[in-house]
Amino acid sequence: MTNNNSESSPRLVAVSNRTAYGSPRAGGLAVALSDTLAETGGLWIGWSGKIFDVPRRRVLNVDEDGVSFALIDMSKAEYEGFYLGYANSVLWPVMHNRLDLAVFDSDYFAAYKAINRQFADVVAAQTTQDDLIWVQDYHFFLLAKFLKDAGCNRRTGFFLHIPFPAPEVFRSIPDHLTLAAGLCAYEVVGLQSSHDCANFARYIQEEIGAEKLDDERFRIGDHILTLRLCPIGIDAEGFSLSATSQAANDASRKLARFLGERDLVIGVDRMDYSKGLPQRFEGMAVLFDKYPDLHGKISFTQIAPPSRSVVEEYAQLRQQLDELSGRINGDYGDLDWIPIRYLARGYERDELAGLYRLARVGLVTPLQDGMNLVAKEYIAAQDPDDPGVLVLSQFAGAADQMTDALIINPHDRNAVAEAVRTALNMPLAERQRRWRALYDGICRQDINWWREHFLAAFDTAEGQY
Ligand code: GDG
Repeated sequence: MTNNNSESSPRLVAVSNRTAYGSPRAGGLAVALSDTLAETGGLWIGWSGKIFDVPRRRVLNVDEDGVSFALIDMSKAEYEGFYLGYANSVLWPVMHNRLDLAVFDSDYFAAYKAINRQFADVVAAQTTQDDLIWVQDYHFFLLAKFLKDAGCNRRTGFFLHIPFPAPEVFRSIPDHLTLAAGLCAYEVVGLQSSHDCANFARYIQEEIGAEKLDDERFRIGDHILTLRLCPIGIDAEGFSLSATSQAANDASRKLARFLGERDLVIGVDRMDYSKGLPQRFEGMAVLFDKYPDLHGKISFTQIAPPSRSVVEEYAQLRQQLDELSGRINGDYGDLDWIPIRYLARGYERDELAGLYRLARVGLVTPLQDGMNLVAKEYIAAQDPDDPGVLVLSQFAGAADQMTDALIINPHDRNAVAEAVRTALNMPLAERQRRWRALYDGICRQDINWWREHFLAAFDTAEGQY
């Protein structure tokens, strides 16, 4: 299925926890979904962002920029159990291989089920059999199952933005079988990397007796599931243009004043334990320790806007980073040189693009990451004549596609340090060659490719019936 011809395309209905309502055009996904939703006269269903003391079953239908939204409120208890609880304290840590941080509380799962059921009720009420329902991310594993259980016949697809872990890890969730039954009720499941697909395929074959029909299709009882490898992209050309915008130039000039002749090494990540920030800081400390000739010659700037800061682990991470950067600056800094600049705040998108472009090295070292869009944005923002070098974790989904980056193990502080040094010393011709291959790749498989590739899986799925 493609959406080039809106007359023959079904109406697309997106479901996600957060919608683009109130900040349209804010990011690649919002734009990619909004475009198709607008073309097909579609609907975006999600949380209103509002929390009330007592439950209220209000659904607000509003239009913005040619897209219709159905916005659902949550009560404080629902928000705590569903969002802070099950989504952020069970699924997020486990799917990122952090079982040690998971809090398995049965009340959380009850809230998760209740919200999935409530969203399914809204989908049932506001869609028809001709619509195509595209559910986003780990907040809604169970939505298609609840639709089916209620006898509501809809075509449903699901895209998981975060990793699918090894079956041994996923099995440790007490409710894993219910979650898997939920996922297997979708017609199409899209995952970010070949590794995720292999994990998911092995899990459903071992645990629920799925029968593999071909590379993408599995039979589960009388249902056929299409599992599609569908790495998310960015609007590469658009981001590239924004890197030379006025706002980008202003931000870049502001930082350049502090840099002087120094080379910039940049990291940009939501402040999250999956992003490997302490390990990255320690890698930079190893670099300063091993190579005194680099003292005063480079500046590492880490932008880390706080996210979900109400959860305990994030407060701890913040403290850990404060301490580490303080120690490293104390150990290696000088009167005229601050080795690590760590900014716990966000910047405008165009400003970020300008900072990426200024940086000689992009340091993207998550311990686990579904894709990692920063890696792609860094490449898109470079000057083709004098591009910087991407250092990328082998555990980011992006490493599957971006093989011309310097790929490292983020747990290995020496490897981080050596890769940064290699990047700083890389001759121009090699930088250009690597950048060209990476840039061509992110343009080929951009955000529109991602959307079309996911939706096209329904064509294959249709063929079987
Ligand atoms: C999930 C998965 C997957 C960061 N700081 C600022 C800012 N950002 C933007 C970046 C980038 C986005 O946030 C972060 O994207 P990531 O892909 O790195 O990570 P998650 O937020 O964890 O997203 C991930 C993604 O979904 C998509 O499927 O890649 O693996 O975890 O776009 O630029 N944006 C602005 N100011 C900041 O300070 N404006």
